Amino acid sequence: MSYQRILTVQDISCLGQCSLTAALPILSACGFETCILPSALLSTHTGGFSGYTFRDLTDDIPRIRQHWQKEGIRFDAVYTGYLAGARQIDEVLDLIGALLAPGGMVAVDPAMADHGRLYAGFDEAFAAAMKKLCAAADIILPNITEACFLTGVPYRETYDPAYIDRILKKLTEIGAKTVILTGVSYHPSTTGVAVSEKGRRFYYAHKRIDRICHGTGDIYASAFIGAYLNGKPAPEAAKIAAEYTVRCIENTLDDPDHWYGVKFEPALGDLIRAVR
Ligand code: PXL
Repeated sequence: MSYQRILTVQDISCLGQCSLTAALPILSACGFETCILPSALLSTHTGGFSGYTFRDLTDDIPRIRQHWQKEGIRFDAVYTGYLAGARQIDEVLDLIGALLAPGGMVAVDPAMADHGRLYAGFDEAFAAAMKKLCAAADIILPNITEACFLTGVPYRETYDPAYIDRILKKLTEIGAKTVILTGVSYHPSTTGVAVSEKGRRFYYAHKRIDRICHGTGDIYASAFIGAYLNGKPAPEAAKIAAEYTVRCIENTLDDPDHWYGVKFEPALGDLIRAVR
């Protein structure tokens, strides 16, 4: 695979091992030039901390875009994660239109919800704007809660393959060619990922670790994109990213003080070997 330049747009949570502080090291480890565009600056992520700071960086985006346009910069891929608001999504769409190289790839992780609820600060209008961004993507990587907000399918804790098929069909109708649906669990002891691409379905199940972990969606999406852009087909990239995420969670299990994130760094060597 040739050396590729990726732009990832998501927040900097200064502490929290999520979004940019995970995506940048993971994509760099996978062998790519990784440029960043911070959507917001927070002291920590919003999942479990209180009193965090939040600076919305939407107004910087058009100025950064204009500078990059002047410099003739192009990106082989744009990967978006947690974004600061509906207006920012319009700026990100403009940026993709202006800076994505011909034939470039757009991946959208609609990071906005989990466990049946939107994250703090988001509402239905934001979910509708995120749906617009998903329509412009080649690949989307929602969890089940996000998929429900995107499609209008009611969220359920337990379900069967027909429910997941209905969600995958509705997600595909939004427009992305490849849908990676995470956190799909048909049995209490396993969870997994469902892939829908070109009318084909693939499901990979792995053991379920009984612990709520922050940042694993970001780690999963970053590892998936790292593997995919290294030429792995979507089902294989989905499996590599799942195995890596499980390893990261396992690394953290013996440390209850590390509740806010997972120790993804010690497993980067395994990920590099898997994607190359
Ligand atoms: O991991 C998703 C995420 C990213 N960024 C911020 C978050 C969260 C989840 O809560 O709060 C700021």
